[in-house]
Amino acid sequence: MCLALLLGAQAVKAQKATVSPLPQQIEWGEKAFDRSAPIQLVGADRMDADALQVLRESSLALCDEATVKLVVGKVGDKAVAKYKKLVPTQAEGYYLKVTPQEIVVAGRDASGTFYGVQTLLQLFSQPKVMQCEVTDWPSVSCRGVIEGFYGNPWSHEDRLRQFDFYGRHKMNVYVYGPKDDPYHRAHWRDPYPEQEAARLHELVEAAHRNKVQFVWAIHPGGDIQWNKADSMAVVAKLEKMYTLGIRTFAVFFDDIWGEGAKGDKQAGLLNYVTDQFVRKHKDVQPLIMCPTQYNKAWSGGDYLSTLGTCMYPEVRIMWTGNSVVDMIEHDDMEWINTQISRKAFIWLNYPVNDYCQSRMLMGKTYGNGLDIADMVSGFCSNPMEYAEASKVSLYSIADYTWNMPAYDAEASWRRALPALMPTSAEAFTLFCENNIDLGKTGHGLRREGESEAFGRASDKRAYLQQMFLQAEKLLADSINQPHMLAEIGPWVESMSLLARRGLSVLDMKDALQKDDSVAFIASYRCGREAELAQKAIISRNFEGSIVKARPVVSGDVVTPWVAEHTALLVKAYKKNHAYGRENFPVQVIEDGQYFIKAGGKYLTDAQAAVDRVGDYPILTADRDNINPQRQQWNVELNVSTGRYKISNVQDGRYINETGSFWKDKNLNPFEAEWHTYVIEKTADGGFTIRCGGKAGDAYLAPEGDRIVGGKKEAAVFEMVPVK
Ligand code: LOG
Repeated sequence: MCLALLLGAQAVKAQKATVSPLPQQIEWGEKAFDRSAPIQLVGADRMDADALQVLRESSLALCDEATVKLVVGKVGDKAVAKYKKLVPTQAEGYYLKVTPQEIVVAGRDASGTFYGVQTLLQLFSQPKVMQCEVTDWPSVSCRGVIEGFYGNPWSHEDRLRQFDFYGRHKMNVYVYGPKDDPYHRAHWRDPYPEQEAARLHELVEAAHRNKVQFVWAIHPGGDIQWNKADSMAVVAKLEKMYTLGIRTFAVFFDDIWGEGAKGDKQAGLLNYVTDQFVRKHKDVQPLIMCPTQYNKAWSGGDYLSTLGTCMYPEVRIMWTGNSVVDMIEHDDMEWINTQISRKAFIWLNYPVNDYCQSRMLMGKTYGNGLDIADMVSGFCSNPMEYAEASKVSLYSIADYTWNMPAYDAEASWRRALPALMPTSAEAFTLFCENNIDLGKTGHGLRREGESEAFGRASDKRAYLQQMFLQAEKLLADSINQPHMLAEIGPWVESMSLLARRGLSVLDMKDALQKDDSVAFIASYRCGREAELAQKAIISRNFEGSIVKARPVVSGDVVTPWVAEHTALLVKAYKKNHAYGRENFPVQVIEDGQYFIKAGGKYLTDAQAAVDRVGDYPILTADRDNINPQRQQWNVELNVSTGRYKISNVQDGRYINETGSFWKDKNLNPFEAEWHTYVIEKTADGGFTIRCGGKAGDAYLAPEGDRIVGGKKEAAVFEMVPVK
């Protein structure tokens, strides 16, 4: 009895549809009817045309006469008059109720109605439609996307699919500003050629059908002259764009220097455009502008306050946060809003990857404050040039901006993956888990959680086998998911090859343990082949492509693990085995012990026993026959940097980037990033030693009786193997 009740309860629960973005309020009841139930639409004649079209194109069994009525309308319509009080007062809000007899969708306005219908369609995604009552409205008034990256702009089809997605996910703004559209930036004065203009017009209509405001941005700051002619040129261009149906406009001044970057002039132009263009049309929204100082790290002087005081208060000002790439928090908003005397319009530089093109940013969207809804005039995400792949993050941006207090980054991400790739959810999840972090970049943002399961796995082989298998499954799913696979395909292929390399590492390890050199070399060659195949993959490798990326998968976990373990195993193998060595890449200098000579003198660890500040090896003319090891140096390839470590055979001290030993044995342990060198061979068989990594790229060179770092000119050393 108890069990049956429990099962019953679970069965009911399982029918609850996922509504995304999460509604502000939702109450569930029992089953209302099957989703195939015939439904009679009431109020169609007065209903919002876009909502009606969405309904008509849906799988709902609409018919002229049925027991279940669907009543749709917005406040003021007769059809929904009796629900008026239940409709939330916020713009774009809606009230939705499902009972066995009737479905009501009552919007505050046209967008509200449209969003109510979108929620309804999500309820119909389950075989059994549940009774429920939804009261819903957005946290942020302008929610969406700014196509604002460098690189290949999205295609027409990409954008059409995006608008559809925004409509379904209740995002209402799209800002058009791809850096590499010449008519946006480089040739901003020129009108679009007729055909391109026609396509833009088509886009604008598609956006509007989805209740998405299409904002067109101009980027004139690179070469603008602060004169009447150029002010008029801006207005003239916007007038042209107006004829394509665009009703909201933006002016960008990001990433420029010199004359164009002057705050007072920019403010003057924005006011001029407001007077001469915006206010002359009854249906044009206030302007949006992207300042030159668009993040706190780049702010200074009175630039921002000048914009704040001189520019009409209705002009919205964009802001990326404390730095170019940053997540936004409460205190940050307080700071910028005070500077500009208005609520900043957030331009979130995530998941954009134009500055880390080898990585796909498929992780969860986390780090933005849940308490900033009232402090922003808008919140837009700048995505990747990979439109479909960006939807993983955009799904969450929609969630976050619609219902900010309830946002749960992890949960939202977990909902996004199967929603986007229903036919290969498991494989796609594994793919995303391995494509999260950006690696080191100038912007400093890192994303946690990459390849966590690999790190945790005690059975690496099982994990790598899964990785291989799921990659192959994903590739095969291009039949169902052609658009996603067209974008992530190169990364998926790379993941498959990475898994093969990982498996080869494990095979090499087994072979080494068994002393089976034939198997070792065979496995090594397998891995090497996969590595070369990986290196040959180029994304967007077509004629005219602006960015041809070389995919890196799990660039901070699995990829370095494979590289390091391969190198370590090769090193260990070389110690005891001769067979097949010719398969390994030729090292500039083989690992071993060497005399290092300059000008005929021997580099000597003369103070070998003393550990004093400023200790350094010196160059001596004579061989040390009493302590020969003081003149012998271990030169070995460091597997994590691919550069060489040089340390003394006598006492193990390493030579640092200044040509000396550690300052303090305990304070200065060996760090591969600092203390490894690029060794290169000269034409006459000598060697040069150059710093690498964090120590920069200066050379080591003799000076008096010692060697010093920081030299521009390469000095030539002899490296004589110790017999
Ligand atoms: C650009 C943007 C680019 C992004 C990330 C702004 C306002 N401008 O550093 O076009 O996609 O950073 O590389 C930017 O963010 N400049």
